[in-house]
Amino acid sequence: SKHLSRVLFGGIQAMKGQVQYEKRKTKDGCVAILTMDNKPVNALSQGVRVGLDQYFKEVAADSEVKAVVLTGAHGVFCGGADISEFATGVEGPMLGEVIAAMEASEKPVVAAIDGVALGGGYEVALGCHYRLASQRAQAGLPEVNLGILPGAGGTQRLPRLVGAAKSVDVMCRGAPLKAPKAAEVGLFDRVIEGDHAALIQASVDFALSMPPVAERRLGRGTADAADAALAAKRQEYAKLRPGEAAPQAIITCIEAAVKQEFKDGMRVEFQEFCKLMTGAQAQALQYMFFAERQCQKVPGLDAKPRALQSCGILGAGLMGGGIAMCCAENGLKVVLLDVDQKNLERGMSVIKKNYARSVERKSKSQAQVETILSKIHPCSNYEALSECDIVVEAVFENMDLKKKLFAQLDAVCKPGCVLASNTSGLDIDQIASATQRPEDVIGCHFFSPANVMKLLENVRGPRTGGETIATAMAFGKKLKKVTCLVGNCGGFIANRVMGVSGAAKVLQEGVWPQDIDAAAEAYGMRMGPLRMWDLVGLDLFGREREKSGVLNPEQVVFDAMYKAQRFGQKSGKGFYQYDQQRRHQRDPSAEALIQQVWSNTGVQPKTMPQEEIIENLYLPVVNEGFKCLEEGMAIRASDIDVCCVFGYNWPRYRGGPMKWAFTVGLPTVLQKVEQMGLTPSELLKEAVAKKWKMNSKDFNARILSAWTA
Ligand code: T1G
Repeated sequence: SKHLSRVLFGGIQAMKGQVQYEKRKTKDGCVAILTMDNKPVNALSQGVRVGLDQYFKEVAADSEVKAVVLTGAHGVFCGGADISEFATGVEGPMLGEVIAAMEASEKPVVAAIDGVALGGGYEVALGCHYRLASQRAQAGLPEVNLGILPGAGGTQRLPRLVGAAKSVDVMCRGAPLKAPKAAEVGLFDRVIEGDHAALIQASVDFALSMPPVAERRLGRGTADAADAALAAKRQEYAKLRPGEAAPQAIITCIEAAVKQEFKDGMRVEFQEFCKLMTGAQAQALQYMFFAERQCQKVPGLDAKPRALQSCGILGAGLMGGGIAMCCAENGLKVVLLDVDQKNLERGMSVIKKNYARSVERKSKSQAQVETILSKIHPCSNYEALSECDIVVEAVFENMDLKKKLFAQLDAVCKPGCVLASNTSGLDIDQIASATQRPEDVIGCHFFSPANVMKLLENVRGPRTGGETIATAMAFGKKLKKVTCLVGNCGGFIANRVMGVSGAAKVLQEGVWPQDIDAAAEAYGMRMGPLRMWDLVGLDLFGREREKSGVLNPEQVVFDAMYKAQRFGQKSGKGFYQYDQQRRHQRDPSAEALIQQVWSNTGVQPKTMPQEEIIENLYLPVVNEGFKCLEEGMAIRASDIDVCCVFGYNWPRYRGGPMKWAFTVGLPTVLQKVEQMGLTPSELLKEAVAKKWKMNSKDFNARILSAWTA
């Protein structure tokens, strides 16, 4: 009651309000149970750090207390340092100091980990002398995904706990380990069955029976280097995470853990952490962390989502099959409909082959695959859709066909069923006009392969209802997609902005495809734009352009490729030639063809600095992004970045085209856009005139007013 009264009545005690304190008396002695309590993920805000710091001092001075158990509230141990504090600067006590004090405790400290222990959260656990975990627990050091590294001793303590070799992958992949694997690697000492109370009781009993803490302290000696092969790991991560600075810095810290005393290693960690923290990559990655959470929120949407138990997929082609897999993997009952029996059988066999590969690669067990497949029901009659909560149409990109099918869906599907089209850019409202329920019609635009790519663009038509939007957003969340609500314009957001990249223009100016792609891939794109065209297929738009008879001077090379039947990977040759494994290499016949087109149009081959190539490729994308915002086709500038990162693999550590534009500086962007002969966006001009920053209130208000217009 003493503590409670002090916590209730404020002062330094109130700061302890983010750490609960319980003194538990047992027959073997008294244990202090500290619970981090900072909704939603017990992030290590200043309040938590002060609470821990104060209580560890209090416990050390309290002769009645024999040991400490540290845990977290809300089903989480701790989600790490409070990322939102990074922008405003972190005040003391510093996390590293708090952890060092815990580790120095003469009284045993046991971490009782229930739920996730991530980043600084797991570093806190490393400062404890033992780590007991529930079966629900996960441990990880995901700082690399934020462009930084574990900066509170994790790069020094983890190698001293599990060895340098295992530490590299834990920190450079940044993926959390579930309890069994975490225990196997050594991140947990024991996994305790039962609920949270059982874990706490087991931890209390264990804490009172622990051997002396001295040999359990990790902040001493050096790390075991057996099998570390750190030089090879540097190369491995330079390939796995090309262009990213953090993985290389992490390996530098692990090298220090192997070769140097703890305090010297901590100095290396601090230096490397500060270098990363002040760099552009960390800023962009932390921006993207919040952006991919923000995009899932629709301002002013108070409608509740309808129930989502079953999903109908119309069309068993590549997209339909991928969407079916995604739905079944996330617990939905799936009705996969195709009126063409051969298509349906082919679609099902592709799905089964995909899962057979997953079992071979051990990414899924046979049992998991059987459970997933049991949820997919192939059929050929529309009646089978009558009980679905949502139906996603994924047939050929033809408006007449889609309108015909939506009229049939309208007749068969139950009232309130969401009728979604996976169209990649056709007018949602025109599709809706084929039904009696336009308020139930929305676009659900997946990216291929739908069971792999994270982005889902939900496309609202002017008549799409609130409940339909809420249900489609809940659908995306259920499928673990990064879900963005976007406006009903041609190409929506990702395809629209990336579709105006200046690749054709740069090519027509006499720059070789391999130079264009090399610049884009050096910038961090997974695949350069012309390799991308070879993947998508040069016949995709070649046929349309040929039919239209419209000659676009910037497309003459593309037209020549199409005429020469060089469609890209599908025909074994396009801008490059491809082997059986679809590996690309330069193709003299392609280059001769390009050379011919250039000389016919009076163009001389030329080289262009990579920075200039990037500006020519992607400043048109930025300008189009501003046009989307001024037309009310996106809710926020960061949504456009999310669409490019998760739909087109724009490098996360660059933050996306809009973030990049503000980093370059809008006046420069505007000037170069005009120099390129493009029509600058009115919003871009206004932002330059009013000197708006990316998070300017007025800028965001201007965008929101366009969205709600
Ligand atoms: N700091 C601040 N806010 C956080 C946060 C964090 N670490 N983690 C989550 N949030 C917010 C998030 O923005 C969202 O807010 C809400 O919590 C729910 O998150 C010194 C320096 C923990 C697995 O990288 O991986 O420690 O949108 O939607 O799906 O070495 O959040 O509701 O307003 O993601 O249940 C390292 C990041 C930090 C973990 C929960 N830690 N977080 O997933 O919920 S750096 C991380 C996550 C560090 C040290 C270094 C996930 C989660 P809002 P959510 P979720």
